[in-house]
Amino acid sequence: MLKFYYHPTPNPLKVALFLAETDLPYELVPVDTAKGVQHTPEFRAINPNGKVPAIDDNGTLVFDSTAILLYLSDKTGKLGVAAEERGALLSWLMFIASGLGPFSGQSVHFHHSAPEDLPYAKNRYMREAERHYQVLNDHLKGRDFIVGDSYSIADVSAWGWAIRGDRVLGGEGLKQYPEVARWFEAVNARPAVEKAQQIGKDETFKTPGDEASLRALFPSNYVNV
Ligand SMILES: N[C@@H](CCC(=O)N[C@@H](CS)C(=O)NCC(=O)O)C(=O)O
Repeated sequence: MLKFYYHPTPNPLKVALFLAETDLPYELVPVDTAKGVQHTPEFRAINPNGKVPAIDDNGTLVFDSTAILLYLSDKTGKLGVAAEERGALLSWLMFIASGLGPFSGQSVHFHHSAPEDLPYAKNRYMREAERHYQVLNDHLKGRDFIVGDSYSIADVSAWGWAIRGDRVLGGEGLKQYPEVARWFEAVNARPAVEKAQQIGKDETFKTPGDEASLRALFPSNYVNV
């Protein structure tokens, strides 16, 4: 059975939503990143990049949420798009994977977790997160879905970050991007979203905050240079 290496954070949540949408059977493997489980040799054998999500599909190892969404969509034939929309699908998936997601994550880091107050970094990452949300907002005008006329892994991928939109963007959160807010409300109302959010609820994940968890999550802060 497919093993799903999970922590309740944006990138694994995308895969959780795919699994909830498709009812694909899986075994949940919690990875407590605040405890540093992602750095163990056992987990590095699954994902050499030491991050979640990852899957083990009967010996086929796939890491990175976007790779997993593409792999599972291709394998199951679900939540993909028509051939003529494939270019658009890849473009929007990469826009989320390399832009909207990382800039959102770094903005949250510099606003809430960085050991020093760095106004330049806070401004740079917040402005780039906002710019990506504006690009998505402009694209969604007159559209119900990110690619074509149907719900696809592009929507699943963007949902994983949009669900944290208020924390990422601060202030009025997603409301500052009305087309994104409209799209998000529709996706977030899908029954699978509730199912996805229940995944791992029986597990106890450590709340980060103490030094051990900061060392696990931000090891580069502790490298002597
Ligand atoms: N590009 C990767 C990023 C994965 C990633 O950053 N995962 C975070 C959780 S959302 C993580 O594992 N954090 C723990 C750590 O960095 O040690 C993906 O899309 O899967």
